[in-house]
Amino acid sequence: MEFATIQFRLEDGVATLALNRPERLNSFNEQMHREVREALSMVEQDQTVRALLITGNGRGFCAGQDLSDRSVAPGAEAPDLGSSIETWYNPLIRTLQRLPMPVIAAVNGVAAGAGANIALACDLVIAARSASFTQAFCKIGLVPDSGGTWQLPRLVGMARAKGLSMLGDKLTAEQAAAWGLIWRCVDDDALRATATDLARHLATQPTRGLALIKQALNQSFDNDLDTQLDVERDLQRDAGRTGDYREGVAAFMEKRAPEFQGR
Ligand code: T3D
Repeated sequence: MEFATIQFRLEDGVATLALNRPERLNSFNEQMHREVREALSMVEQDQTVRALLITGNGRGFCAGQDLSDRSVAPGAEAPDLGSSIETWYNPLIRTLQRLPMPVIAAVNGVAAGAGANIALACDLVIAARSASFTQAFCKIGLVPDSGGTWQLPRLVGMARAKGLSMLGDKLTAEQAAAWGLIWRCVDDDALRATATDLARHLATQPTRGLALIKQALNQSFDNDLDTQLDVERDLQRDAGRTGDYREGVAAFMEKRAPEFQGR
């Protein structure tokens, strides 16, 4: 699995995808979009993958779109950014939401623009203390994309969502954790190990059950309580038919550690 703009490996049920354009703070050009898409397609099709870890190489996590790919010279035709969103960013966010396993973002440095919102689209976000999140879009006249306008009000409330989106200030990892934007902030030198341990742990858990939890929570903001109760009933029915549910109950009754197979 050789790529030019990402590093990708599979080990012990964990897929690790590292964005690898450090000289541009891992901002997205078209090649990186293509390679990320190919890697995520492998993850989606490979049933041995039970957790996905996304991080960045170098001092940044991801600075969103590579702005040097956008021609803004006087007289140049305006680019169709809607087409870029439709072709690349929206499918990426939809894939992260759909993947039937936990997706962890290990945010090693600045996460800006779409880079911030790609991190927020992951299921568990752990950030290094020196990392930061910025909705940089407003500084270049754009709108938060990659699900930012959906995630932010849900995660931190409308007042903070508007402040973050209209000011574009850097939010430190500590503040992001305090606001409930992310799961955890850890010391820089502990990030890789903490995120890897978490991914390895999740890869030993009931993957199908975790996928159903993800599905239920991702739907919950769009449903009223009645509808969500029905969703829970249906997903619990599916969960109850998995081998991992049988194993979990059997292990509990036999007072031993469960051995989940992920199905
Ligand atoms: O266009 C479409 O398809 C629509 C979709 C848009 C999605 C988006 O993501 S729009 C938002 C794009 N991103 C930004 O606006 C962020 C731009 N970057 C920054 O504001 C800052 O670089 C950071 C806040 C992320 C980090 O600041 P700092 O001071 O730590 O680093 P720096 O010196 O600004 O950047 C380091 C290098 O990376 C520098 O290159 P150099 O001077 O060393 O050769 C800088 O130009 C480069 N870089 C950083 N971000 C980008 C970038 N190069 C291209 N595109 C970038 N987004």
